[in-house]
Amino acid sequence: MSSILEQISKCIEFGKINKESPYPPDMKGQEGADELTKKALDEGIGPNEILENGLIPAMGIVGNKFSKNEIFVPQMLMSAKAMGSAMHHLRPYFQSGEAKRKGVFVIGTVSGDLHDIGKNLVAMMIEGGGWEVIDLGVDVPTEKFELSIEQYPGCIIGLSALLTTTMTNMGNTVRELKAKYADTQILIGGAPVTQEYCKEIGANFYAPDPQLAVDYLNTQAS
Ligand code: B1M
Repeated sequence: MSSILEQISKCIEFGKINKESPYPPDMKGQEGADELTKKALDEGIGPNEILENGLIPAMGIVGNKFSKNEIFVPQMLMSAKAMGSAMHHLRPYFQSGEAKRKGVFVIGTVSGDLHDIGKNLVAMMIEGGGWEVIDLGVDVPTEKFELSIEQYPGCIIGLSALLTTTMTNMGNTVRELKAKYADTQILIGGAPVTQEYCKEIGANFYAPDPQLAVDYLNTQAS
């Protein structure tokens, strides 16, 4: 692997956004994911190669560390920001179709629920895992997911819920989507959600954390 891709990976793993960013302290003054990604593109390294050999491995490390409680939400958010600064340079290539992604993942927090921190982490990990992510935001009614399924045929749907009350809405959304689009894969998660509930409402997969969500999506990649 070229050393610039290794440097990008390290920046994402440790949350180094750009040169001005003081975090992490031991990388102060060094170039971050922002400058290095631009430099890699200028050197002729393709966007897919940067994604596959720079971003995806780093996000895999971040996800595994988070699953094992070796890092926590603040470090993960810094990695998310670093990844966002790299994706800022890569996104135009993916949007133009010049570079390919694994598929489309549509995510939202269910109707009535305004919690989005966990949902954003999942979205970021999945984007870093090589998927196009359409984030519908919070308090998303079933109809918005339906519109996305029509707009992105074959997309995978992700639902997040943080309240025991809105878990019911998650169940309704899953049932309504499955009634119309039986083949659409639905991934669910959020603090009160369980494997048993996943089975009860007929969703395809329950991921307790972002890395398991990425692992599941990779089994579905086209
Ligand atoms: Co609220 N809130 N909140 N809250 N809030 C909880 C969830 C609560 C447990 C606090 C408590 O009482 N101890 C409680 C729920 C109780 C229950 O239902 N049993 C609660 C309540 C009651 C409420 C209000 C009703 C309070 C009120 O107004 N009376 C209200 C509801 C508003 C609404 O949604 N309609 C409310 C509001 C808020 C804030 C707006 C103030 C704020 C949200 C800000 C935001 O998200 N932008 C907030 C917060 C911050 C919390 C706590 C403190 C933190 C939630 C969080 O972000 N955790 C929370 C208490 C707590 O957890 N300690 C609490 C960190 C995040 C990384 O974890 O979201 O679980 P989490 O995501 C994890 C996994 O679950 C998983 O991956 C993530 C990373 O591991 N995951 C997925 C999540 N989604 C996934 C999707 C997947 C796969 C995995 O696939 C698609």
